[in-house]
Amino acid sequence: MCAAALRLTYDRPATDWESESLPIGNGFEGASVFGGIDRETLVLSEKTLWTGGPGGSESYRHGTWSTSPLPVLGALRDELTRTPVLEPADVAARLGEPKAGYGASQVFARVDLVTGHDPRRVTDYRRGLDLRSALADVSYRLDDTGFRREVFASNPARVIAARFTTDRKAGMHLRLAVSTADNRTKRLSVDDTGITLTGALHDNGMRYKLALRVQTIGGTTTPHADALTVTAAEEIVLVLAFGTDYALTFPTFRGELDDTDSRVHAALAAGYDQLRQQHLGDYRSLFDRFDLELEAADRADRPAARTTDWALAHYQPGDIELETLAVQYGRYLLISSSRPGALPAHLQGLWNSSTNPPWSCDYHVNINLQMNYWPARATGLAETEQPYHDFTHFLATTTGPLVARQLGAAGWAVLLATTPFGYAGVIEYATSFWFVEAAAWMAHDVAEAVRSTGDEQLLTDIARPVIAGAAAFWLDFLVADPDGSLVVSPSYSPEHGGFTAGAAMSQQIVRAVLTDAVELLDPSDDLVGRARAALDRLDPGLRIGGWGQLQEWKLDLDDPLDHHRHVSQLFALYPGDALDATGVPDELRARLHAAVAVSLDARGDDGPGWCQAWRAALRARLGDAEAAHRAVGRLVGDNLLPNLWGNHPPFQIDANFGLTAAVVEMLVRSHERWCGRDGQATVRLLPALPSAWPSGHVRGIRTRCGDVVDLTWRDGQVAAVDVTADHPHRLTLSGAGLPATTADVAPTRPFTWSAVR
Ligand code: FUC
Repeated sequence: MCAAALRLTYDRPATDWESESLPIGNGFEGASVFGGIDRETLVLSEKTLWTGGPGGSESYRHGTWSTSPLPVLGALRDELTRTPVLEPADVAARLGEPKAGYGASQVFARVDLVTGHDPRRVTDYRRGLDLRSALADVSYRLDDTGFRREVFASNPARVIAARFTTDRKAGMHLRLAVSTADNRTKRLSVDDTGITLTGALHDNGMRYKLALRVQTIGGTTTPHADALTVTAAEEIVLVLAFGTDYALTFPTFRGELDDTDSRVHAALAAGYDQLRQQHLGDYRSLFDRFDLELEAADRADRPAARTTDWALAHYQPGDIELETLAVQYGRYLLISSSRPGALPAHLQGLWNSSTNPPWSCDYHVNINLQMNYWPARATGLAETEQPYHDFTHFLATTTGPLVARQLGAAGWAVLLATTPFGYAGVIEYATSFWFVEAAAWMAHDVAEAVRSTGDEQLLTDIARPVIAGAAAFWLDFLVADPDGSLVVSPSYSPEHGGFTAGAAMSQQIVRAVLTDAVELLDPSDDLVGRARAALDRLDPGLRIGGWGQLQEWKLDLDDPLDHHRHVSQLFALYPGDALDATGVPDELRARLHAAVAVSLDARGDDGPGWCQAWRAALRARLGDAEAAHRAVGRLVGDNLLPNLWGNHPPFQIDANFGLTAAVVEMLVRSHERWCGRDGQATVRLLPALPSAWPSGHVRGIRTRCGDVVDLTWRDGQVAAVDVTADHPHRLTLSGAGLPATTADVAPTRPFTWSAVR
């Protein structure tokens, strides 16, 4: 068995931010570490520094329409009863509006730490990122002297800390400088303890502040106009804190300027060793909840000391070291980019080096934000999901209702994409702007978290309000199709096709949230009865078409030669569960599964990183292990950058998170016949185990019911399994090599089975 090293390692410094720098983060702030020899560069990122929003250069309406969309909406609905497919460009021209004040995530700053070391005199260079400790490190020898540095982002202290050490007394010099982009005012002050940078964005006046403080053992610290130099030191410690005056408060989105000074002072007072210990304790308490060890089928002769970029360049599916590393990297990135109290992870997690990043580093809510959180609970990281739920609640109670009201409905809605200012989504991109189901999908994700954790506070504080709002919207907004069924109209299958009534994904998502309303709202809430009645009439969005495919639209419009990246009609299989839910007869389920396979086969293998992750998870749910592993292989082989960031291209982090989630689906399945925590949990072990992973061990997969599974398998058969329950319930377990088992489990009564007695 391979005890996974879980380290990204390189023998050269990074020169390119996107593909080579190594990310660290505390959920709020982060840095990309370059590991240069003559200069270390840290590109600093933080999730709140955005242009746009209130106070921005463009007049801001919170992403709502400037004039009522209702007349156009009525006309479109009417037209759709006569002309079943409308052109996206026409609809967008009538129903869309140019983005106003959308803004973009802004790089925070850059720290340059100049050592003056001549790279030509350097040997034994190594830099890396250790996923078990969340420490980035660099080491090399300059002539006969060793130099080492370590950088990490502490969540408990909310700082970034670095330590430069050398084995030669008084051997270190460092010039420290901080710079930032030109689209803001800047005031730099330097004294012999450090550097402070403050200013405000020209665009919206958002204030920012960065405090960098230095502590040395030995040496002299000298301030200059734009830099600080340290000479002849034995050890140099840097502590950095930075933030803005952004606040998640509607409608101003401003509060106090971040108190960077007190964090930096507290961190320095604690001292580096204690800061590091505290960081390790905090990080490991999350990361260590899950482990994966795979044994390779091919036993390929791979060099022992290979670097990560070498391994990636020579990757062959079944390279278990790299595959395991990629799975755990998704968890590392989630812990690093999403912690309670912060904004959710955006399209690049929290890392951004630009003033104009791809898609603004926003929150696309037609799959990307949702995918970011697919691995959270299943791999023991429920806490990381909290920012997503909090943000959902914020939208549901601030800007979401504005859009819903404009659409003539109660509750809340958002369209394709949103921002830290809760942009409600009105834009004009013909091929994507209309995704009015986003709120329901986000609300459904909170419902799923409640079902799987039994968290009463989450239920009352967040789930009920967001589900009630999303359901109320749909109860008003659904229309009756000529056949009498209730449908979404107009409806647009994400980024694909024409406008119709009742696209499959629209119907499936609305069904999911109305079901959530029935199951999770207070039974006395009148929405429950209304939701139940609507469900009886709702078109389910599940149809098998003329060539055996699962239809993407209510009409049989699918083209077998179409290779579009989105496979939205398959929502009901993953991340949804309608195809495998209690009540779906086996024969129908088998036919629907076969239709999904036909659709997936037809769509082909092309697509960006996130799309490979989705395909891998879908194939896993179909039980097609080899196809799932091929999709994992495409993702790792073709859609990871040398620093293992997911590549759309460009860098987009959902692929990292989706990959982790998909691999969990291959190893443990727990959504089938699922009817809540009090019902019977059905867990299938190794439902899609590829031949490339014949033996292995996984610890800490959390099932949908809240059970924690530790599983060992040999030659494709379950060898041992332990299930720890967090509440009493009945568990039915199956898996190759395991006798069919039903057991009553409880926190004090785990289930244990081993092939060896
Ligand atoms: C969705 C996808 C694109 C991209 C964008 C950020 O709209 O269709 O491929 O991932 O989000």
